[in-house]
Amino acid sequence: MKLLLLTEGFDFTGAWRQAFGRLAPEVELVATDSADEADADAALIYQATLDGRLARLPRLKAIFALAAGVDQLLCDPHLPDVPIVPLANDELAALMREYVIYHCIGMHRRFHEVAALQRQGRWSWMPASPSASTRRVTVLGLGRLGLPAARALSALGFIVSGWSRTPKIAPGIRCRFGSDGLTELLPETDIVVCILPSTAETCGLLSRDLFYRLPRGALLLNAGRGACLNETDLLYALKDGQISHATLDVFSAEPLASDHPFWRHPHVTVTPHLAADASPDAAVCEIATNLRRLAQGVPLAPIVNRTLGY
Ligand code: NDP
Ligand code: OXD
Repeated sequence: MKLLLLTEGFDFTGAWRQAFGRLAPEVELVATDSADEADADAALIYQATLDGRLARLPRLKAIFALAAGVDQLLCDPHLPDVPIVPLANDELAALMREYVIYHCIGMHRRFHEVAALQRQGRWSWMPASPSASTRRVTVLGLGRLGLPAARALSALGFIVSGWSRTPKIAPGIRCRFGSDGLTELLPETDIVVCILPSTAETCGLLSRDLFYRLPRGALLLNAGRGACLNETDLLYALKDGQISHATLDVFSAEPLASDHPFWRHPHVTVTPHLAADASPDAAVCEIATNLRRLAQGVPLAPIVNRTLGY
């Protein structure tokens, strides 16, 4: 199997190549613009600008994203009609779970305020927070990453709801779907955790309209995609006190511009899109499994639904 690497801007040297050598020695890695490009059976893509390039590969049978989110990939109007496979492994779910737990507890216990006091050298006692069992968290997106995060929050004692496009059942989690489901959940949500993909439907969902349907002073965590958030609306809601703090891992433009108001905002925690990054070994195992399926003519999994956009 020949796997074309369209991974410009991604450090694909060292550990990644070694992982392929160790875990998938049968896979031949093909460099972009090399003589072998036209023979590629599959392509591995990291945020590349494709410009119809994949449509010119006559033997291409699958496209692998080096990410769980495929929004950027789907921007190419000339994508060939072959399965698109996102990254989806237990390690990613574990990392997202850790990120969500850390920041939900941090916001719930107001540790960002404690850190600010330390920076000012101020010993200032703060009244005790209520325990997690009084906090209502709603996880938007109950997929491969959202559901494990929701379960972990529930195990910590938070009162957890989850929202998805289609109906779900998850023990201990109040699951709702569709716009009526969201309308029901928002007034009963103290912390919104967004782990949604960027699609036509989720674009700008985290907006003034949504913020003002939450109880006053609600908290927000966005680890889905920057496009889900209207940044201007968030700045307004923060200034007004409707949202009391936001933790953001993803942004409409990345890297976040050095003069963006989020960087120095006292009620925003910025992390540089690191909530869940696959390690070479986990990603290569997963890709190799699907390449073997491809060689055997077995259906690949999971695959992206292009109409839905995730
Ligand atoms: P999945 O495809 O497994 O899950 C997506 C979830 O979103 C599903 O529950 C789906 O509902 C729900 N959803 C999609 N559209 C809507 C909608 N219109 N209304 C309500 N719910 C909707 O994706 P993953 O869990 O693997 O990943 C989610 C996203 O997380 C990725 O697309 C990516 O953008 C982001 N991500 C961010 C990372 C980071 O480091 N910050 C790392 C990895 C991913 P249903 O179940 O009904 O289909
Ligand atoms: C991803 C991401 O989609 O890193 O995997 O955001």
